[in-house]
Amino acid sequence: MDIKALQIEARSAVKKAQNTNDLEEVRVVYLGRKNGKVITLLRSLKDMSLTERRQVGPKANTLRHELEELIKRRGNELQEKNAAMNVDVTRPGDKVRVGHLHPLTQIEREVRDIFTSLNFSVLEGPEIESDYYNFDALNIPPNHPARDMWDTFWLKQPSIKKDKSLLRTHTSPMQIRYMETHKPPFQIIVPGRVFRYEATDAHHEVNFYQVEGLMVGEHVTLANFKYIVETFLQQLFDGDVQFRFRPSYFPFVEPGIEVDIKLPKEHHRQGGTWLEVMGAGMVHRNIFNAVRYDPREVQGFAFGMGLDRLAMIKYNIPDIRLFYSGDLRFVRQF
Ligand code: FA5
Repeated sequence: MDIKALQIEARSAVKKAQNTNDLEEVRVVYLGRKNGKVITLLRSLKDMSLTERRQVGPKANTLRHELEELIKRRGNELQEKNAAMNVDVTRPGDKVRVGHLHPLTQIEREVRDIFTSLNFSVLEGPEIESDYYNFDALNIPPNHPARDMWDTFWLKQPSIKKDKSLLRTHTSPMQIRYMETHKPPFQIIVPGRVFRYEATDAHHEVNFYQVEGLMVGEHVTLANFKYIVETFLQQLFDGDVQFRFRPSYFPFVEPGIEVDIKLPKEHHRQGGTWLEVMGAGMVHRNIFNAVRYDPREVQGFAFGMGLDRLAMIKYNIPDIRLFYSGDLRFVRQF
């Protein structure tokens, strides 16, 4: 057999070996001391003529070294493959990293739970609202100075549509939407995202969350409001809360009030000072008129609180912008 043919045959045999046993067989066939084809060839050199030996000798030697090298490399390859397939089923698995809820989601769920336990229903509403629901129906007609209280993102409008669209500035439009389609008595909360065209700072974002509350019935009074809100805030802040109810103005309530709380200094960054947590009041008769309720037959209270602000107080967070920064070092602390 000429050397070239032997080389081709041996190379392909090495390549084909699928495990270390195959490879050992190949080694014996070509490099085995007894009858290995290459070794036999090398042994036969001594019987050749000098010229023949000069020709065949170096080639046979090169082939031997090449095969030794190829077999070694293929051996390593097969070992690596083997290691990859060799699974130790008793080894403890790699820990899967589980994500977790954002602090705003956590507090929203807590708020939902507390109000559900007080027999409130929870619903959500559209983030894109019409001028009518966000303002007009809430007793804030165009050009009313109260519109200045809510800086607004207006949306581009197809000219055929009369009612302008905007990103809702509060969750109060859901008061109207709900009352249009339901009859009292009822009590609801509406958590959701709202938007204001404002400069941001540690306490103001352009995008934040509110929770609206509305309870309407024949005899619903501010006393009911006081009980519900105090119970809610005491549960949210684990008991130790002082309350202050101040007169205020919102066009959709009469009278309007604002609720402040004071928490113990020891547990809260913002403890020891009065903090405003919500706007509220008795639903204005014009709102009942807008939804075709008779204001002589029903009355109720409404409130709207900033969820971000509550979360900041509860978790001692100094800057509202941290909620939206996407920084995992912040989120993982909760
Ligand atoms: C309102 O939005 C009224 N709709 C609340 C209301 C509902 C009053 C029902 C009466 C009856 P106000 O603009 O004050 O009110 O916002 C309510 C709460 O949202 C504030 O107390 C504050 O906690 C939060 N808030 C207001 N602006 C921002 C802002 N830029 N960033 C974060 N939180 C804000």
